[in-house]
Amino acid sequence: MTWRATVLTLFPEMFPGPLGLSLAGRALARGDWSLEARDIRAHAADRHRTVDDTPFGGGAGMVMRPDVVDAALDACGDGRPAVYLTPRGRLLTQAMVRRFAAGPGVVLLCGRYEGVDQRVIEARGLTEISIGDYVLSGGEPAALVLLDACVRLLPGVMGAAASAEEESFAAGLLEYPHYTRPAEWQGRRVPDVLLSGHHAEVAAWRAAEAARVTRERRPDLWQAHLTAMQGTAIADPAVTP
Ligand code: 9D3
Repeated sequence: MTWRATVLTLFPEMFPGPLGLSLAGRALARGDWSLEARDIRAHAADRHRTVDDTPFGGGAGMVMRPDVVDAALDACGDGRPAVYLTPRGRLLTQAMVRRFAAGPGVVLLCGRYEGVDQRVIEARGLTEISIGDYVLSGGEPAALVLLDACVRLLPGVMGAAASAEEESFAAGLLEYPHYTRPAEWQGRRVPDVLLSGHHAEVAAWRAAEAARVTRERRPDLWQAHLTAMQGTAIADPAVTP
């Protein structure tokens, strides 16, 4: 059964965009997943194809009309979870991605202007998701991000590599740094331990580097990792602050 993505947007030309290339694009061509971008404007009721209006209570910008968005959602109605990409949403996590990828697919509503009328969000039980604390010009890039993260987890899309990487991210640390030939480049040498052939020392060096970079850049992940390791045999006093 094909994993189905439907995107509701005022800019259907933005899709598949980057998802038509590389790994996701090959999986799309194989039929491992399907992508349908639908124009919300097709569901406008008036001659001028109006999709937005001024906010009640005043203020800047425009708001997407609930009746138009509702009709657009009706036109793809089925059991798939319906997600509204919005800066007001819960932050997208790998755990959420895993759940979406394990289901039948998703319906993604991309906002434009100031957003969508709150009543249609509530009436349709939309799950509100943000991809991070920075301002985009619309939900479309966020929809591309969410789909990219899901598609690489679909069976057969990446194979064993994806699951391995998945597990290492789930372990909660950033990755150690990578090196390849030449062993010296512009006066910079690859760390000797990586050329040593001592597999245990390589593994220990990589673990220490992963710990260091996580502690420096992502104290939030580092704290979570320490808590998860509390009282386990994996706890390593050498990397504890
Ligand atoms: C003036 C207040 N703005 C909120 C920060 C209004 C606003 C800005 C940008 C309303 C919508 C948008 C467009 N952004 C998205 O639709 C969006 C988004 C984002 O901007 N950041 C992170 N995740 C997402 S998901 C959808």
